[in-house]
This record gives sequence, C-alpha cells and structure tokens, in this order.
Amino acid sequence: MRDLIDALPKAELHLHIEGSFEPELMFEIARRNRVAIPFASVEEVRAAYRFGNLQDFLDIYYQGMNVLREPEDYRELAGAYLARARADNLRHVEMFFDPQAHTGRGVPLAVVVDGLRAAAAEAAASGGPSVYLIPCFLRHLSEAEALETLDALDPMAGHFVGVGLDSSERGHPPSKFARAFARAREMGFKLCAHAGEEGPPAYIREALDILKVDRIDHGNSAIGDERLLGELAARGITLTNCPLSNLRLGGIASLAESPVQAMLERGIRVTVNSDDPAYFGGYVNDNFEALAGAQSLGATELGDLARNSFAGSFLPDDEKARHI
Ligand code: ES4
Ligand code: ZN
Repeated sequence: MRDLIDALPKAELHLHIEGSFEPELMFEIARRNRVAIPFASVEEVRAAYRFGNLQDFLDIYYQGMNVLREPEDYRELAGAYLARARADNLRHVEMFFDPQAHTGRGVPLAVVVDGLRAAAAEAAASGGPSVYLIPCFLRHLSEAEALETLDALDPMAGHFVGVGLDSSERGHPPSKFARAFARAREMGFKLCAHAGEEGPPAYIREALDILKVDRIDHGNSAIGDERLLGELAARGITLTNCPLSNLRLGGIASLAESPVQAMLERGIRVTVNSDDPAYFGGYVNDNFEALAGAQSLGATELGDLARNSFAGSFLPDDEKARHI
C-alpha cells in the first residue's frame, strides 16, 4: 500500500509552513539567532507535542516559530519541507503561512516572503513541487488587524494566489471577517477558510455564504448536516481534510472515525493533507497510509484522493489537466 501511495503524484492543499518546523532545525536556528527556547533537548520538545485540543497545539506552535528571524531561516524551513514533499511525490503545494505571527513580533513581512520565495525558486529548479503561497489571517485577532495585513500584502500581491483564515476557531466565526474577505476578493485573491475543525456546521455555511470561499479547510463538522453535505457535493466544493491532525487534536478518537471515506462516498471533493506535519506525526504520505489502513481504502479511493488534490487546487485548468 505504501508503495502505491508513494508512487501517486499528488498535491498538498493544506500545509502551514510554520507547522513543518522540526525540532532539530528549531534548535539549530535558535542557536544561530541566540534565541532562548524553553526546552533542553529535541526529545523534550517532542514530549511536549501532546495536545488535548486545537488551543493546546496553537500555544506551542506560536512559541516554536519565535526563533524565526531572518530570510535564511524561512528559506531553510520551507526548503526542508519541500525536500520532504518531493520525496512524497508531491507535484504542487499550496502553502499557508501566518503573516501576523511574524510581524506581531517585529519580523517584517518582506523577510518572511523573501525567504519562502527563495525556497520555492530552489524547488522549481530541482524537480518541484511547484509552490503557491497563501497568507492566512489569524482569526483570534480583530478584523481591523486582518485589513491592515491585507494592506501590507497589497504591494506584493502578485506573490500570492489567495488568502486564508486560521487559528482558534471557536468564538471566532467566519462572519467576523466579512469585510476583509470581500476586499481580498476584490483584489483578485482566491479564498479559503478553516471551518468545521472544532466549530459547528454553521461556521462552514458562513464561510461559503458570507466569505464566499473557494475552498473549506477541514470541514469535519459537515458530517451530520445532510443539507450541507448535499450542497458541498452539488457545488463541487473542495474540503482539505487532515487525518493525523484531527486525531492528534482530539477531533476524532481514531482514524476509523475520519470523515474522509464517508465524504468520498457522498461524492464530495475531499483531499488528504498534513496540516502541521512536524507536530502531528506525519507528512502527506504518512497521512494517506494511516488513513488507508484505518478505512480500508483501496487503489480506487487513493486515486480519487490524488485526483481531487489537483482538481481542488488553484492551478490553471490546463495545468490541472496535465496532472489529472
Ligand atoms: C492550524 Cl490545525 C490548525 N488549525 C487552525 N489553525 C492553524 N494554524 C496552524 N495549524
Ligand atoms: Zn490548518
């Protein structure tokens, strides 16, 4: 099964580059930048990666990225991920990053973007994958701060395919960002939002109807809302599922409970992704393998998931056709 998964050309549509920060690289960059980290060893860091819920994880995730300061740091972070992605036979990656998690601690946006773009250019010159960048607004911050971020992104808008919405979901519904997303849409950006990871199906509905997103990240809570499931299928909306993330954050008790199989059966365009691979125990092919084992997915389903990853991407149609 693993051989089949490894051999499948795939795209990853839900990857937070800051969540690919492996502890070994974190220590190296911390030493180089003379930034203290509250752990004595790589083993201690990994031992801290036990999360009861999304917020437990986010607290550690924002702490980890604190050592990132220079363009070189971002280039190395993304370079390490893209080398792993190439080994997993990923041909295309739509890479989330959190501008406010860096600018909020004094790292200029250009430092982050220059470093990520340098890594993307190196990947393009060494066999791929291709990279589209997607900055995300932090939903625990205000809409005014999201609009300020959009202003900061504007002069370099050509480097981004779209915008997203992430961080703490409960209490921060998509409707909170209606104006920011309307403006992003006017700027020509594709739109995605995390919805239904811990939040109710009403948040998925808001993301679709109020934000008018092109894609839903996670979307788990659609299971159980028959009308919503029907609409997601009929409209061909892509849901970027992250099986090991759901498991590690307690959204599901076991991978057998993952919504992926049920969504495939209902004709929903669902994809399999790693979310934050350094924190959740695996990259894309690890997610495919663990899920396939738990839900007895065969070659047909795995092929459908791989095809969905290109169909649901923001690649132009002719590029999609080349991959599918
Ligand atoms: C995230 Cl798993 C998850 N959920 C929401 N926001 C995030 N940012 C990084 N990983
Ligand atoms: Zn995510």
